[in-house]
Amino acid sequence: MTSVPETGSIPRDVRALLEDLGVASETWSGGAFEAKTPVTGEIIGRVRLGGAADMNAAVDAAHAAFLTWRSVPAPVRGELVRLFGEELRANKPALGRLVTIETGKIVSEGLGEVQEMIDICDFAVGLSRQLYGLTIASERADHRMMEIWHPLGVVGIISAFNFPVAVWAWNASLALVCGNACVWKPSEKTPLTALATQALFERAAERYRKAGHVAPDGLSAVVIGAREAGEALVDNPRVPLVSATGSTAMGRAVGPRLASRFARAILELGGNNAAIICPTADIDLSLRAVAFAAMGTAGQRCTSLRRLFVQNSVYHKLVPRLKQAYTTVKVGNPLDDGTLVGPLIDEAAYASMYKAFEEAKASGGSLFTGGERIRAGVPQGGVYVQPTLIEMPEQVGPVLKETFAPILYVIRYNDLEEAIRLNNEVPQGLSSSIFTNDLREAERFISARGSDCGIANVNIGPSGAEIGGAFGGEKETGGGREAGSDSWKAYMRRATNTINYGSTLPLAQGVKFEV
Ligand code: UN1
Repeated sequence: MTSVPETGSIPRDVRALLEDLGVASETWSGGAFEAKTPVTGEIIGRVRLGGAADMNAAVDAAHAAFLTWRSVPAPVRGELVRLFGEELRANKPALGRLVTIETGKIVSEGLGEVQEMIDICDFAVGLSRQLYGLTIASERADHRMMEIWHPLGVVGIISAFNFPVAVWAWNASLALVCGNACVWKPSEKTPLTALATQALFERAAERYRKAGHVAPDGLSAVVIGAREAGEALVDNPRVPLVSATGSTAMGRAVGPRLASRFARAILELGGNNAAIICPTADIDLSLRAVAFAAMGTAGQRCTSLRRLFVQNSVYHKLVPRLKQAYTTVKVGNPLDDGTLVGPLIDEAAYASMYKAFEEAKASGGSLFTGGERIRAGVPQGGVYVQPTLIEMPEQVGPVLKETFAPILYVIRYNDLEEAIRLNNEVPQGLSSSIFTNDLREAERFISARGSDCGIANVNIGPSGAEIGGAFGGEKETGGGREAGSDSWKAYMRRATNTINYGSTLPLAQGVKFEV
């Protein structure tokens, strides 16, 4: 049973959602750029693409807003984020559905994405009463040394199509309570969810103002644009920090430009995430975890599982069942009940998948299942593929790369050292997992000699992280950390203050300088 209108009426559905979410029609109709849904390939909006001038104007306005916002007490800033969280709660069904339509992820994942926004808002509200620095023992009598965290300025946020709104929320909610203004360049593939999020933010800002608080215009802006707009954001000297999520290629373009003007970067780039299935692994649990991590979101998460190392003794217990799951998983319209795998974002995604698949076969891979384009029983106009499971004799060729599609490479191993070496022997370092009931193996994997990734899980797949932890990875993943733990520190500048409350002037390190 479909819980939604027929696919032919998706554009009407989108129109109703955008109206419901309070998005001004001039922002999503009448523009030259066609927004499409990957579900059917239909046009769902026509937006105007901003260029460098639009971006620079948004940065100027954000900078002016920052000059006021930085003086608002942090807990009062938190109230704005609390109200925004309320808007998200009230509009979760509509925004979640729009996420599904614009990205092709299934309904529960679209809703989950909005939940992730709500969660980070709650986190940021709590944080707005913390933002603590240290008091440090001074070596000098009658002196006190301390550190204080100050707002930074305009934070640029570049986000990807696959988490079109949650990743922005990780950054914006923290940046705002930290006293910054934000300018957002979402992926051109997902402009409507960005416009809807902006409309909800503006509604929260209006309520905040009505309650007597100051939320300056331009405090958080969105500019829908292509590369030119992104470059203007990255190069603008009034933007001291850019948080960018996307491919490693994008990071290679953005990182050096920011470094050349000594701006800060939070880079969240490609992942090539692995799981190790040990002899004592709970096979039922591992199977479910692997299926979700590798096939969920059609393999289009930066945390998606791409490499599976299975110990020889359990290979026959897991791999045939996995193959079965791959052949029976329901691929189709993500708006339909029961669908687990929606479409790829576009034809280019399928072209990369196909290329990886051909390279894997040329490198000695043997196909278990998948690879085909699905044309029957799915909405026409969308790019639907059968998730693909390939056994590889060794870790070579496409296995070393991130292909943003549901391809899982399976490799056998003998001892854990070998599996950990394989886990770490790729250029990327985002997420990783071990499945074991052996305490020594689990601890070894998460130790300094274990996984080299920013995320290392035990008996959980590599994707689907909670916001409470710091999110990000090492090596070509870019090194940035977002969301929980002390990630907020990246959005502030630290000042060290030493205060002399005595009447003499002892110099540090015992230096004497009498005049
Ligand atoms: C991403 O794919 O860019 O951990 C982010 C996860 C999600 C976020 C993924 N919470 O899979």
